[in-house]
Amino acid sequence: MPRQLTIQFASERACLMHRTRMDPAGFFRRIPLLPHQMQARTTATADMIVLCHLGVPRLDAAEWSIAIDGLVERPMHLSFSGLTAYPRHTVASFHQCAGSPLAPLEPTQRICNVQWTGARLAEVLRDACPAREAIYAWSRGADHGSFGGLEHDSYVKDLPIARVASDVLIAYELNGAPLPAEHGYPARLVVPGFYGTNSVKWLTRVTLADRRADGAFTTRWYNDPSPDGRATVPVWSVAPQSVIVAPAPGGAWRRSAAQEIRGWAWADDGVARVDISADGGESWSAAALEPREDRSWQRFAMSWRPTTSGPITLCSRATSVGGATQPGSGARNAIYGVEIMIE
Ligand SMILES: Nc1nc2c(c(=O)[nH]1)N[C@H]1C(S)=C(S)[C@@H](COP(=O)(O)O)O[C@H]1N2
Ligand SMILES: [Mo]
Repeated sequence: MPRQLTIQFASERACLMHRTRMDPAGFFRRIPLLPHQMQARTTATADMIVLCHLGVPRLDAAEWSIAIDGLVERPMHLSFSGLTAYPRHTVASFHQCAGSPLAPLEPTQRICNVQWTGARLAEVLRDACPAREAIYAWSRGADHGSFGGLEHDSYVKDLPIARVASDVLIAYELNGAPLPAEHGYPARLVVPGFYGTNSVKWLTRVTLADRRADGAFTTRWYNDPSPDGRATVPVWSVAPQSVIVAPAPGGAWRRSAAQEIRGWAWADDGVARVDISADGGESWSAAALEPREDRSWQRFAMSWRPTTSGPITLCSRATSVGGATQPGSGARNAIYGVEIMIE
């Protein structure tokens, strides 16, 4: 018997009729830490970035469920206790906001490093028996409202299904505690190594499909121009980036005294080297770099002795395992510089 390949949406109508309360409603974000404040390897939950395009839906774990549907042989619904019955996995990962989708090339340092715990999406999907034709997993959040001059029934993203086999989670804990409301309570997708925008909070549905999702958050926004300008590239994989944590901008250092320059570097495929420049990017030397553990950001450090006095700009430049490096300007992962005074 030929397999049925219609996309099956489990109880769609019921979902749309039951609209979740938004509190607050509308866009809100928090960027609490500047790079020189990113001292801790694991960012405290209160110090994390927060980004909510449409506001925060208030959900009850006892009433929550997630639908798994689309190109699957066995569409299913999971309750919260059904989700937590799957084996628990913890992933330590950097977590980066790509910046405003309305200003996609603006350099940003909206980054933190946290621990997520949940069920592996791959293990949940296996029980729904995905069809061979499924190439993308669409994920949908319970939030709704207006953003960018449009009304949105929900926040929908997609990711290549090939990625799911790695460490993609349906997470229900953050830094060892239940997810706070603004971070996706009771459960969210976490795609370690992809920009935060793909990690859909307040997750209520995962739909397998043979094409990309068609909402504004996957078609209109979060697509970068390709290098030749002829196509677009989805904002998925995190490009190599780094921040100098010490010294802080505006600081003063004594001439001829050795000091430590240090910071964090990260990339989807891991960082292979970090170079530091003390002359605003004219010359570079390699910093010591720790190996990557799990999906965490990697610490780099270099001892440096200034030989001239006056203002200088220190910059760091990360190169990923795949050989990509940070551009000087015009991209979200552009090189970040810190100006200090040598006395
Ligand atoms: N449902 C839903 N998920 C979402 C968003 C959203 O607006 N709605 N924002 C995304 C963006 S752009 C980012 S950067 C991350 C931020 O996650 P955090 O607020 O938990 O740090 O959530 C992503 N997941
Ligand atoms: Mo974001």
